[in-house]
Amino acid sequence: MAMITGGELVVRTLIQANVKNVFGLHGAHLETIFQSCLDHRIPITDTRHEVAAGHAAEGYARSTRSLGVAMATAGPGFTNIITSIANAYLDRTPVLYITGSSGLAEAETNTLQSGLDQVAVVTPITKWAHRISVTQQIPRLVAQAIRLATSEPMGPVLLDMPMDVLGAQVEEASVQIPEKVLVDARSEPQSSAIDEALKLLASAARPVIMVGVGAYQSGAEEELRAFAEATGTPVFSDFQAHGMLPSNHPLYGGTFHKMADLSAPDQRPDLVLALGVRFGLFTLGMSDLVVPLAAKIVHVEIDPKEIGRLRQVAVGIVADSRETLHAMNARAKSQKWPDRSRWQQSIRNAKVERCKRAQADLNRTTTPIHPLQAVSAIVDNIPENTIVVGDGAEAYHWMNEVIRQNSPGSYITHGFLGAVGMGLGLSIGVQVANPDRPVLCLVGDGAIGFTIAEFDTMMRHQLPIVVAVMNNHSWAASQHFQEIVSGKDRLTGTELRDAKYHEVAAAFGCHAQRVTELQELGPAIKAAFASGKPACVNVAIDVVPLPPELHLLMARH
Ligand SMILES: Cc1ncc(C[n+]2csc(CCOP(=O)(O)OP(=O)(O)O)c2C)c(N)n1
Repeated sequence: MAMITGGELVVRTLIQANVKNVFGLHGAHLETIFQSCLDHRIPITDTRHEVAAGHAAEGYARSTRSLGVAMATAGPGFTNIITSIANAYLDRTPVLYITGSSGLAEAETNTLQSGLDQVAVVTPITKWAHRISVTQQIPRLVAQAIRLATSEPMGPVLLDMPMDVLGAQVEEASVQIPEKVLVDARSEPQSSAIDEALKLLASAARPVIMVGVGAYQSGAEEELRAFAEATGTPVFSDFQAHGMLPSNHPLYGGTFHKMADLSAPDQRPDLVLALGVRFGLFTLGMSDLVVPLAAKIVHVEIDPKEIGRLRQVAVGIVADSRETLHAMNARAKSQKWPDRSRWQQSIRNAKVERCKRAQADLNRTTTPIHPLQAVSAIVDNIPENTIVVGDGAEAYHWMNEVIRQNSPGSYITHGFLGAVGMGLGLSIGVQVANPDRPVLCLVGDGAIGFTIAEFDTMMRHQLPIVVAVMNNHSWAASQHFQEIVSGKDRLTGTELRDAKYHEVAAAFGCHAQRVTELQELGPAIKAAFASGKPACVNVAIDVVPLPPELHLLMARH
């Protein structure tokens, strides 16, 4: 009679759900899972802080549009990973968090790393959180958790696994591992709603398509391109949907904030087809700078809560974005669409004007390096097909000015939580998921401090991520906010020192370089990628300039 542990049941079920990698940091409570991963050759990317393991699982999930798995031990391991859970919740990232906890038999005994109801703590920030109490039920509940995480609207789930439930031995024959764990739960739109939406689009003078997380997660890029081209409609994207239409496509207008450049009365969109978009921070909330109040909105969203949340809609469609575009394409082909060339040209003109406005900054010859010069030099020197992870605050807002990706899932940056410090962790997951693609992580000098020891994880797991630090000796977004709100003479708690972050990376064995002159930066980025090792390029930049997007955001305070 073969006996197997609860940990073995966890791992066998993960395998049935096509899980190929997990992220975590060991604790005795999780030992049986670690041992079974070893037996089944499921690699564990073990990090130096649980939050990095959580962010790595998010990066894995976001870049592959599939499940990420992170493990954290009982008590402090669990509390350390909470920021990642919250981030995944607000970004709709499908991650299974597995936490250890003290044995059920030890309940209320003040034992090690116990005393917290871990399920209760995360219930408001997960799609589902559950403590497993019967070993034989592990496969059923792990499968259920994975189905919930990966069904739209996607999101994190947490399974809390007491040490005695995981360690218990059960008869192998008494437990069934589900053969098929993942399901296809896409919902199709009603045909009458498609008619209504297409009618509005046909009669609009200046329509735009906005694509967000739902469009990306549904894998709608081909249908999007076909629809945009067939109807001549320009496309703007959320960060998560960046690259769904290649940046150099003539119909691509930029990320949502760029819509604020369409400010002249004859340039304002009059119809918005919003696909999987969550209105809010990235559409500038209630303001009409991005989405004009007068514009009619057709909102396709998988979560009915999002429809009408900030803006009344002309048509609301609760459905999967790809299925909806598929249905629209089927009809759009046979329809005659108005000539939109003038409208398309005015969007291209707005892009050109934005570039012109940036030219003086780009031409600057003095040091310290202007942050726009820095991100331009970085983007110009990364290898083709690089996935870019953006952290910090102003750092990634500058990156937004110059990033141009041609495939989806290639620009991974902040969502609604705005969790500064998630970059190194995210990059680890992105690189594990995409071993054949270069990965660049752009961070602020504040952001890098949160998990700087992850250079060690990159070295141990041979993850050749290039980390570029935008070093302005400052929590710059905070400092600029303080200057605007409280006054330039009222700075407190927002300045940093010029630290040698590259030397910290070098101490872990990474390739490292400090850059103070613009002409050194491109070669330094190239050398970092050529080293084939994890690398840190510490770039001295000017703290003074404020990214154009932040002008918009801060002007609202
Ligand atoms: C975890 C966390 N702590 C604090 C903040 C508040 N915050 C927003 S922007 C910012 C400054 C970020 O500084 P840095 O990483 O150096 O990037 P920079 O703005 O200089 O590019 C801070 C502290 C946050 N969003 N997240």
